[in-house]
Amino acid sequence: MTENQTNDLSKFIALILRHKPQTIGIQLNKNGWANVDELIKGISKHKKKPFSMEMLEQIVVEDEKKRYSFNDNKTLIRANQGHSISVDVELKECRPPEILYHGTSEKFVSSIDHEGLLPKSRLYVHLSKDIETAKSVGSRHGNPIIYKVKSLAMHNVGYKFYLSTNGVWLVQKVPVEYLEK
Ligand code: HQG
Repeated sequence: MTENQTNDLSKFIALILRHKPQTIGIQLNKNGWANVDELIKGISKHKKKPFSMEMLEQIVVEDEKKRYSFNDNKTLIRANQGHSISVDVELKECRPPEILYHGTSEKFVSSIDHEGLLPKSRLYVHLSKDIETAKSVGSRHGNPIIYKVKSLAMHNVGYKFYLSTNGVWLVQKVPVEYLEK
């Protein structure tokens, strides 16, 4: 597979495993797992091109953000985070560092300054431990703006923080008083 083909397929798999499994007529279980055989058959059929276990394994291994995981015997696969559909991927609750970062676009700033960070279409607000990652996340939506989140102070008053297996910090919301630009 060329890099372009791998990227295209990886994006398509993100859509299936996080947002719209029905696109290829499959379902996720309550822990977000899809059946690997069903996924492979569904993708081949939808794309009208052969898609194999080897290709899927290559995508999982080479994904630059480690977005997907297999179960032990590779019969099931799921996205590690980023879902809009309500599944429980058994996220690990963790004590966050003092500060985490959120990258967004300047067009969302007035709304965020008013109502804080909300998950919008996803299950959680996504935060990162470094500014660079936040910058690249923010650039996806336009001119990037970085918010500092006083995560430890939030944790200390009872907000739950989760760390996904691929290193993304997740929280249900961030009220304005814990934000700084
Ligand atoms: C913004 C990528 C208005 C929020 C990345 C963001 C990430 C508000 C947008 C992951 C708001 C939602 C997630 C408010 C938040 N008013 N806008 N009150 N609160 N927003 O894509 O964080 O490549 O759902 O700032 O690496 O950009 O897909 O979230 O700009 O980890 O694996 O609403 O997606 O990962 O956008 O990105 P998104 P995100 P993948």
